Amino acid sequence: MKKEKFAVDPVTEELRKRAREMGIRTVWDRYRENYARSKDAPLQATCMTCQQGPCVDVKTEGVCGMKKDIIVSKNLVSETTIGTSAHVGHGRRVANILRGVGEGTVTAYSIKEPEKLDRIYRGFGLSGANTDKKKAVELANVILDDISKLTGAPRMLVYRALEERRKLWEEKGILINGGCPEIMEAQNRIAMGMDADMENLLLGACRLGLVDAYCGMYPATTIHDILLGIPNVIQIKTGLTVIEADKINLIVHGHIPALPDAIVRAAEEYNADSKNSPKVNVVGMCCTGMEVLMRRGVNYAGDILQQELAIATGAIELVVADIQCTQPAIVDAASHFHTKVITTDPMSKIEGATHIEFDAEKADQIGKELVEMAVDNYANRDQTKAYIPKYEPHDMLGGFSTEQLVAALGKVKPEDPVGVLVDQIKNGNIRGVAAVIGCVTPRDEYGYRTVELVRELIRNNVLVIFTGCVATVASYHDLLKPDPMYPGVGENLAKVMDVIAKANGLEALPPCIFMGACVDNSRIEEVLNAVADYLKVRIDQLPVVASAPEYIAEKAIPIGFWAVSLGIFTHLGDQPNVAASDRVVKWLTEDVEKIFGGKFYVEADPHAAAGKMIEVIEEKRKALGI
Ligand code: NFS
Repeated sequence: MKKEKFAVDPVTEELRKRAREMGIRTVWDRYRENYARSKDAPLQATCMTCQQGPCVDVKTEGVCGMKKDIIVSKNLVSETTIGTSAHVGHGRRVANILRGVGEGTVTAYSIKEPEKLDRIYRGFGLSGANTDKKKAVELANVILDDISKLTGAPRMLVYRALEERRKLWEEKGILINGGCPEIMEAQNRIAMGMDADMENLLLGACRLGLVDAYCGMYPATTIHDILLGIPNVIQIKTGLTVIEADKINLIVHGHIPALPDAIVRAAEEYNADSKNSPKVNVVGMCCTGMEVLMRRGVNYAGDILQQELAIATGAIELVVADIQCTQPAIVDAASHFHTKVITTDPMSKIEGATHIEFDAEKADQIGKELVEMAVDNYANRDQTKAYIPKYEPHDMLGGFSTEQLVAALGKVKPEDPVGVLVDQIKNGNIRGVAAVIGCVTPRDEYGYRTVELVRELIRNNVLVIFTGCVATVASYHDLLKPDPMYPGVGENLAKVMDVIAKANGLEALPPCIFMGACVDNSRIEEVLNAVADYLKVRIDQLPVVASAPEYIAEKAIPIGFWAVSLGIFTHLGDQPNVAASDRVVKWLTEDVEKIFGGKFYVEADPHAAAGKMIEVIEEKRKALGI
């Protein structure tokens, strides 16, 4: 059968062309240039940290005698530490906001979900606080303590991870202490003359995976939910054409939804005044975009690869970026137009951007200022340079928090919501679950790997759960659009989805389930824990796989180590920079399975990857006797 050519999102294509014509460099241009220069780089073992070196492309050992395998492992730990730090930094920032809300110094946010606050509060073994505010302070203090404490496992880990996993991690010596000491020790162990044991180093990377999850992602999701609301199903539009030519366009970009929430409120207020015209159109980008999509129904403009393209429309008044995944090149793109780029975090400034530091105590005021700034800047727009391709944006149904998912299943069987999912997995209508997560890459045609992989999975009745930028590109191919015909979805899976949709008064569910930003990978563990617990089996026994088909950010590495430590077969579209060591590759793709039950699997071709993932799912089903 001849394979059909992959149809790339035409809006992205059109704006790439326009960017080229205008001399605006995009991620694809820079990728081509840099990759051409360093084609062999991924194969090299290079150590640049001491002054005996740099030891470039080490064949056997560096000047200090460090073997190639150790250099490669050490570099991987370094990369994992960076990714972990990003998520722990995120957790820390929002924990401080939660504490401020509890103490009354932060008034721009309130406790939107007192029940969730109480559930987590009691889950942590806390008691005695008689008001929500006091609970908020105590909970924030415990989370901050989890991040900083020198000894003892984080309370979030004890609360969230299944006991079987916690015991295994303890037995294998990777049960963690507080987040920051772990990050410090990870840096310590890769200093010159320190850890020179490959397995010990790689187990160190697994530790960082746990730090990322329980001191980064879980705190972030939990606190976002408590302060900004637990997501419920919500209909939004996605794609660069949510940018509107006749509106004042403001992009919220980054990862922390706190300031964006204040911006959205300020924009709503501005728009409510009938005297104000044109109206402000707030649109989202990267994970911040996903956060405001999930909770506020804000339309989603684009992912990591599309940030220059959004600006290339010439119709963006303001880009407000908080932390992570902001390509500094957006400042260059903005210089072609009137667009202003605002950075808001002291650890994430960009030369050429305007820095307006976020202060939670002044969130409302800053939100208003930024909206005013966008309104004022609209006068500077040259309409002859504004260009938005003539395509409708895509429909997407999002908002599947764990709570929403359980509630939706509960509409089918109120007394046993998890049982609904488990029964359908057992009877084979759902063959298994694939968590498809992470970024999009400029390596292939835009979205090719994700879309082809997911199409094959759902065709084979594998339920796909999304978080992160991969969902964007999936939405451009209508993989998140509810359609009662369930195009491309396996017959049995479609039937199950239809029953759930109907029970919830929805016309249809989307072919895949979107659970949120990358920090919301925590929600995926919640679902897996519930299923494993229900079946009284370990996570590594479940017919479950994970995939980051297009990962690019360092943050994906600790997430991968966490997934593997949970016991999950984890596919990566690209291998991290470890190819120079066969031993390291073997440990990651084979040996680690004997320790935790999960392992990495690397495959760029989406069809081959889907085939392998389905094979693993079927093997696990067989082993479970279902
Ligand atoms: Ni995830 Fe969010 Fe996107 Fe990748 Fe970046 S936005 S945390 S890292 S690029 S999915």
